[in-house]
Amino acid sequence: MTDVSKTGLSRRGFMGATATGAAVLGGASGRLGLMGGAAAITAASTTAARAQDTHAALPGPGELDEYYGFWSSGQTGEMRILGIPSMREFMRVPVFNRCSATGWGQTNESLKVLTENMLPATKAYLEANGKKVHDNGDLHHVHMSFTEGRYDGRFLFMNDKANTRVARVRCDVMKCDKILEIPNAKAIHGLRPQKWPRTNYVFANGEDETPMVNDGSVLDEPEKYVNFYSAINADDMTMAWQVMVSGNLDNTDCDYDGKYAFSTSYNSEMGMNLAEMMEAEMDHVVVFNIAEIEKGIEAGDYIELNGVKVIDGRKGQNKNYTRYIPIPNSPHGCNMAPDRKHLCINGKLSPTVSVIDVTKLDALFYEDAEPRSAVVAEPELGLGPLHTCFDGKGNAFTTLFLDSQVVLWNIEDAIRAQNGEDVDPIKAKHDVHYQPGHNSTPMGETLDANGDWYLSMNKFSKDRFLNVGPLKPENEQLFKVNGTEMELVHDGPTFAEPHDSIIVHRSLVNPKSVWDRNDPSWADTRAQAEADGVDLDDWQDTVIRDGNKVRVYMTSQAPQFSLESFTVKQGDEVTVIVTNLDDIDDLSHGFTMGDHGVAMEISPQQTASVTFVAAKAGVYWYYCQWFCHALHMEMRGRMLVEPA
Ligand code: RUQ
Ligand code: CUA
Repeated sequence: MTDVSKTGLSRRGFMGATATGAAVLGGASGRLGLMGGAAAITAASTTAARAQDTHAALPGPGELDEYYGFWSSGQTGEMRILGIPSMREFMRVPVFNRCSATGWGQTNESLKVLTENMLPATKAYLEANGKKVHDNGDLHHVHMSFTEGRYDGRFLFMNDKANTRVARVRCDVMKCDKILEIPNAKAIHGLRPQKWPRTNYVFANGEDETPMVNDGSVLDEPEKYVNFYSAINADDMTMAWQVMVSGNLDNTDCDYDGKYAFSTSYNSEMGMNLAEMMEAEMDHVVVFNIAEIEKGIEAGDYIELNGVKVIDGRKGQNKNYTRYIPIPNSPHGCNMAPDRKHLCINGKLSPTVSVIDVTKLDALFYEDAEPRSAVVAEPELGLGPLHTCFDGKGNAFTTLFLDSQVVLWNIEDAIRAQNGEDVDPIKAKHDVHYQPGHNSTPMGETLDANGDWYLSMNKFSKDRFLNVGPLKPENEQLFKVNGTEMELVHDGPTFAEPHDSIIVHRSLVNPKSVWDRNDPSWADTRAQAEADGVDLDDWQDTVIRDGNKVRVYMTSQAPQFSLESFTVKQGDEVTVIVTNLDDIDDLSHGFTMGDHGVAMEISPQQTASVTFVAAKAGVYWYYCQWFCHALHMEMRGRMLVEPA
């Protein structure tokens, strides 16, 4: 029982200290947890924990990571920040979700971001349901802005598949500053920033096809459905243009020359049910010719739909906007290699990855070359290839969903094999647990790619953790890579459902610790304060009455709010504006109005505001919910609501 090497416990590095009972045997594979008596458990867990925590390659307590990891969170709707290689989670940045801690989705500043680029039909829908914003999102892909093929540390962009939105997070404060609801398209899935010459555009895929004008005049006539590829101006987060395409769109990427962008399509059939979607043996990759699209827009060859200039790039157009390259059934991941030349299209239902040489794409547009002539290799790698990442040395790592493996292969060898040479492009396969989707390497989607670490984002954890009920966590595994060897250094659960991640060197990310007093995120509040004759930057204890609207200005300085109480009338619309005058690192306060469902973050030198109707007469305490001082509990005050 104490021989941990036979149970695999030391490799797993995890053992429940509270487990009791004599022996619980696992499945036939021996991978399931074995639990011994109390003494055995202590020995095993101590050994295992030490093996994991003191791995020479991992930062110890108090040591900083070499890389930031920016994570999606799937249906949780937020962005997460981790340290790599420690895999410690540092922060959750609310974007498409409602955040109880920070007030995202409730503060006036966040409501502005969430609503200012909302489509009128969505606004009306929400109003009809008594809401201002959607409370959910489905954030799959986070990517950083580029300058000349390298991360530039300015912004992070991300999609919301659930409610067809694209968001931007400012890297200087790690807060979302723009959310754009994309017109015409449905279900934004794949998303990539332009790599070259810089991120002028963010490319975003519409996954679900609908009638071109989706106002109810066309319903169950799928032959009239279309799909849209969107280019968003990254600097001001407005719509640049869209291209109407045939088939739906799954994932997207773009080249290192600023010439082409690409999208996979798993439903070129435009099928409405599973059988129809799987019908054709070949689906396709759409190639978008950016310069030709821009020229077409310039020349007026577009229709305007909901304020967006839309180019027709569907199949059968004899124009140079798009080309369709046939790819075996239902391709998924779309990954441009840092060799600047090869685009990897992951087969999903086909065991292959199709390698497209982007230098051969000009011929498709201008010499009428056969579309498949750009496919220079199609190695069979295993079952269920979903995504590929790179080591910057010509090798690729592809996740095999069905095989629960990663396959390490060489791109040039795959091309040589395609040309008849006797060479096996596959260098190694390693098991992961279980069923991986996305993967990443440090800086892997940039010209600075390296393969020192390999992260596998697995859709299932199966037997690896204590049972927590019918809903199980996913599992993420980090490997130290050495040639074709991979050593597991982290194996840990994650909550619904981080799809994707990027790993960015810490030298490129330099957030502030204290807000600038002139930050644009509270510009509206500042303008209102000026109109009210209040100096936002100074000690405030001003209550302004404006009909039944009451504006309560106060400041915070540990451990006090400048107002120990304020009085309003039942039914007043109350806006509380708090400026945190503390200007040192890590002195965040909060404002929670008890029994009113109101709470917000106020970090050093930040101004935040929240509006609610004081509909209940009586005495209500507000308090600071961020532990800030020995007298943090005393940091509170009263709202006195006079009965109407
Ligand atoms: S997709 S698991 Cu939403 Cu990124 Cu491939
Ligand atoms: Cu301020 Cu707690």
